[in-house]
Amino acid sequence: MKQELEKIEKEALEAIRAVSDPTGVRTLNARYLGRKGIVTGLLRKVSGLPPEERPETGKLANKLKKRIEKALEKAVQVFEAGRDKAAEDALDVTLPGRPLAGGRMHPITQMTQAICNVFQRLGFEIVEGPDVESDYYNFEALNIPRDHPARDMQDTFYISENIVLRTHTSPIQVRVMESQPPPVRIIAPGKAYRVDSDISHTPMFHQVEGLMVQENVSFGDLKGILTTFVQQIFDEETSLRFRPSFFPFTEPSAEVDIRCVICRGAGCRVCSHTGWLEVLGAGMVHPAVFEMVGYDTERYSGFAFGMGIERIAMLKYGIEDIRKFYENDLRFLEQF
Ligand code: 2NM
Repeated sequence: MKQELEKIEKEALEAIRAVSDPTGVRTLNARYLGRKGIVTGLLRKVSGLPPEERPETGKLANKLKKRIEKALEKAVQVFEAGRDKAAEDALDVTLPGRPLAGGRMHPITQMTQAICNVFQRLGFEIVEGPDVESDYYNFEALNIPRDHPARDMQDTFYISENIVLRTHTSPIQVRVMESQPPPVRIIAPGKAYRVDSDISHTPMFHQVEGLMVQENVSFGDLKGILTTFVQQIFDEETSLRFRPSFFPFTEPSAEVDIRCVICRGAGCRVCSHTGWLEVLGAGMVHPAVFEMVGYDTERYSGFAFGMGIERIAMLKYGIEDIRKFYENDLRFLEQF
């Protein structure tokens, strides 16, 4: 029995020394100390020995059990220490952190804010309105008659017979005039929708429109405001010209060109060799529009203007295809 104990101890300690992973430790633990384990069996055997042999053999067996337990415990500690060491090696706390990808505002949002800021400093208030509009606010109140080409199915997204996606942000201005008497000095940014899609048109685009109504507002005031605006968005050197044009809601009406920001007037591909770039539409609010909102046309006059934000951004940054704004390619967007 004594020899058997020594043999078992030798085998056990060797096996524990050779163990290479925590699973091995668990297996050995079961093999020796488990309910049906070798050592457990031995202890049971001791109780079957003749009484005179029991105390000594029992003592030896218990000591054996303690030594195996201790050896197994030590093996577990070695693996745990190894695991901590491995974890430490995997994380080098002295390495610099990975840079976080910072978000930014979309170039159209940035340009909208830049434009609105200029007008805010000139005393204009920012107003918004619904994208889904009635035929009345989008067309009727703006002196756009039923047979006007702008009302054509080809240009307008119809929700139903009398409801449309606004084709410009002018209905916002109609709503403001309807709700308050002059003086009015507002700027209306927002989305507009037209059935149109090519290198310079998207079905949804952004506009900023402005309106100023009070006594004695003149075309000269319009020129002054727009000159300030252009020189703040482009640069102080930029000159403007006003070309006679037509809009149903203004009379007289003008299209506003700026000196080409690329070639400075020498002629290039961007300005189609004219030296000028069209950036705005503007004019004196048509009396028919004032009648519609109940303003006294004898007492008040006003100017209004409108521009496409995408177009301004394309000219300022030399972007040739409007669709770039809506592809969500970070290589493009991160440049702004
Ligand atoms: C433009 C050009 C000219 C305009 C007119 C009005 C309103 F509501 F006062 F009648 N809002 N916007 C206007 C005038 C818009 O965009 C090219």
